[in-house]
Amino acid sequence: MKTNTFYVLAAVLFLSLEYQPVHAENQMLDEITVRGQKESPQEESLSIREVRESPARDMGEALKQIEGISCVHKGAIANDIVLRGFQKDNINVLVDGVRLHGACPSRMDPPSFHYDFAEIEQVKVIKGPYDLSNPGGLGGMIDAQTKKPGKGLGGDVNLGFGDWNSINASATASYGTDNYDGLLGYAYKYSDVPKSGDGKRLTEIYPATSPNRYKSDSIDSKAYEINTGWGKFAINPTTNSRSEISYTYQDADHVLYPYLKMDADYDKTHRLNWTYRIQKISPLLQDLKLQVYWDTVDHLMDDRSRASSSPPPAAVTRFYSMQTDAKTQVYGAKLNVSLATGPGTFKTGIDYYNRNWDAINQRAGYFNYRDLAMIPDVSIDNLGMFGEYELPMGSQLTLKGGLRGDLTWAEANKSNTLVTAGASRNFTNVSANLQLTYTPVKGLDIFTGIARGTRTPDQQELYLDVPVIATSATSIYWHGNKNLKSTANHQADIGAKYSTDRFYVNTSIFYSDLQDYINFYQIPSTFEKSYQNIHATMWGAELGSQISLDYNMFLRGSLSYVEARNESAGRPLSEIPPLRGTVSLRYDNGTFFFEALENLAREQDRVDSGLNETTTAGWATTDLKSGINYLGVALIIGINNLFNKQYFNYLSYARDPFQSGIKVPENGRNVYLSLGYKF
Ligand SMILES: [Cu+2]
Repeated sequence: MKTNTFYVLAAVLFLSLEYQPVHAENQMLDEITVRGQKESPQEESLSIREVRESPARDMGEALKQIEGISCVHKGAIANDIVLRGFQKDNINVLVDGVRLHGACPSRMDPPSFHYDFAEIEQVKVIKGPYDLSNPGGLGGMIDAQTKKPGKGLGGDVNLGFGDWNSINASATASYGTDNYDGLLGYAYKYSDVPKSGDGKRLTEIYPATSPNRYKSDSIDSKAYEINTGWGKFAINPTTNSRSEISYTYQDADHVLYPYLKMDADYDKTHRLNWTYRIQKISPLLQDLKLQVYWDTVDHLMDDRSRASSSPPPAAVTRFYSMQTDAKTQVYGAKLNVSLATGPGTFKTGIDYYNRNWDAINQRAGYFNYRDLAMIPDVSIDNLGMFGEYELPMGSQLTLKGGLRGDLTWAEANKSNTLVTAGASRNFTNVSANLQLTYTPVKGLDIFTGIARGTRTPDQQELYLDVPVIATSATSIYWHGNKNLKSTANHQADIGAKYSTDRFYVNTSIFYSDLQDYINFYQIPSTFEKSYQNIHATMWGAELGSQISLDYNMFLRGSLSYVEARNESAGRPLSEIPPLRGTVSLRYDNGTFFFEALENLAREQDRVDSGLNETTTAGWATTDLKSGINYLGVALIIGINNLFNKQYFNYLSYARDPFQSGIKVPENGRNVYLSLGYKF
């Protein structure tokens, strides 16, 4: 991938700004209007149209279309979102504001894995620590917002088919009146193991001698099978109030993770959310929202599909040589109010959550399948409060600032070789920000912000324990660090957006100084890996643009870059995306569309030598798609990776802890067909 291509891409984006012809209204123009005029420069969104047109298997993968978002995946599904190089607990990934965490210590099931995109209307993204209404999220916030039933009878049916027998089917039905409304939905996803550009299945990557290789009867087994069902019911007691309850159950069965040493047997997820909202109560009290939620995930993984589960060695006496049974639960409550005080708006809230995480590991090679409290049933309690004031200063300036405080307690309820039951930690954190939006002329928004964001270490970072009988270069002891401190991010952002009815261009740049950043590392002169607090810095920039040209043509492009440095050790941080971008040209007359998209990624050569992370080559892939929208029916056909390129994701190395040490290639050429009907 030549850097020159990016200069050409950037030049195309800028030159196109001079060009503003006139067209009939359609959905593409509506999206340009929303992106250009209704979102501030540090916000992004993804519409369900863009998700439906892509062959994305889950929301994490669909979000890759947004500037600054990448994802890490360890199998054919379950994409973990990376926002500007921040991942895991450094970002908040929520659904309707509900905190949801995966159970797997290897992050087989990141938060976004636990909802189906048929549940979702749109996804809101805030880059940087500018959301004070939730604890944590020092790198940003992603909130997936579920569909609301409309008036009368409504519904949609979607059927997707693709290579490797992949199926993505969903149906929702809703009914609403002025007083009440309800919605029911069901989704089914299935796929065999995908093949990469060299024609081999992702399960065929291991050498014939590797204990992690798939057994011959598992190589062509299913890659995943997921059923999700959900319902929502709401009543509107008065015209200005609404009470809504929603519940989702998801059952994921037999999900393969070729990157890791084990595969998931099942994931069973329950999500329950209740909200009560009342608006315009008095001239002062504009909005009050109470929310109570609960969710839980039960995850079982083992190596039954791998050679390591077959004897010899003689120690293997069960159908697996290693297994982890992991459970997590979150419950919480939030009360948020919005007050019209003085010339501006004051928002304040109080929130609490409890997150429990328990993972039991058994290995043949570690004292004959003895139960080990890998994550020793740890509860984290968090109580927080925030206040935020938004002050309009004339027609051109808006000043917004706020403060948040959090008290956090972590306590282990079981013992392992690292801690004894009852061990606890507590943390006190303060977050704050000041944001200025300046609109010198109509259509131009300039955003500047300074912020402090914080997050506490999680259960795994504090108390993970995976001891081995004897350490060696091939037998590493992975463990937590019970003395970790909270990370504080001091960040500055500047962004500008210029938009008209026909196009927008959005550019932003940020700088982060991270005190006590939680970094995974190899402990020098030992065969141990753990977490440490380091001083790190990150900076990055994004550029995005969408333009309506003549003859119903639309041009879109994006560029993202982030550079991160471990200042304590004087080397790059691991798992940071390189320079990458997309450029697409689309014909869309409102009924028929055709789109060609080029994905570009530069070589990832800034790697963490301390973890033996190696470079990943740059690549370019081409996707084509075409579709018809007529009388509520949408038919889409697409080809991804048209030239069947064999390539690797730039976030394909470390995967630590629990890496198997093998890079898994991305999918080869694949065709998909999607049929949707909405009424
Ligand atoms: Cu797992």
